[in-house]
Amino acid sequence: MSPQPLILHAHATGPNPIKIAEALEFLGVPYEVKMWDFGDDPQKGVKGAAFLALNENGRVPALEDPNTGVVSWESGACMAYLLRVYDKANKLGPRGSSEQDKVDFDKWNMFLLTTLGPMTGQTNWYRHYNPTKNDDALKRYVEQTERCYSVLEGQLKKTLAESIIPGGVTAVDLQFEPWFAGISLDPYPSVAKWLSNMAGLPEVIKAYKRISEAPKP
Ligand SMILES: N[C@@H](CCC(=O)N[C@@H](CS)C(=O)NCC(=O)O)C(=O)O
Repeated sequence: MSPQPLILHAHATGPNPIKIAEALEFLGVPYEVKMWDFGDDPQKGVKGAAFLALNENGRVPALEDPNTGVVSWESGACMAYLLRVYDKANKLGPRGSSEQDKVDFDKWNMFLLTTLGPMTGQTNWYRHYNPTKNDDALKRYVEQTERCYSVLEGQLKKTLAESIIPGGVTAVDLQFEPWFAGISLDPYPSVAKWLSNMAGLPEVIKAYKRISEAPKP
């Protein structure tokens, strides 16, 4: 019996919900997208009562699974849940069963979730949104972001830009994929090549379409 659709809570912008839509597409798991506004509208906002009842951190993605009753949030936790529950064939997990294979998968995931993602987020904040100009903070975060891109470039050079860990696309690639919008990749040719391959994958195309076509909040 096919599972009931999962509910992916998302916003039209931002890199985090789309990763989960991509994973659901790769795994062929049915899902519906529920869009939220940023802000504290009680019914429509990620900082409003209705959403906070699902995720007290007030951020998307959150993922509800009516088949199990499980609610997850934080894209890393949503992804890990999908892999444990819906990826029995290991389409998106570590590429081998050795301890090194598992650590390689974890370390690149962690690098995105704890370092490249947050550093990029801070760069964007100090570049576009901080009400007071703060050149020191911007310089610090730009340097850290560029350092992360260089680390990724080195890894993708080793895999000939096929995937971040050798052996094909995994959840690691899905975690990284949405983070490079609007950034010049001239200094990072392997990242550019990998990203262009990712953008052509039918599952990735479908995930972006699902998010962009979801009814507004
Ligand atoms: N560490 C979180 C970050 C989630 C996050 O920051 N989501 C953004 C959208 S991509 C958000 O909900 N922002 C709402 C806000 O800042 O109020 C994850 O990986 O899921």
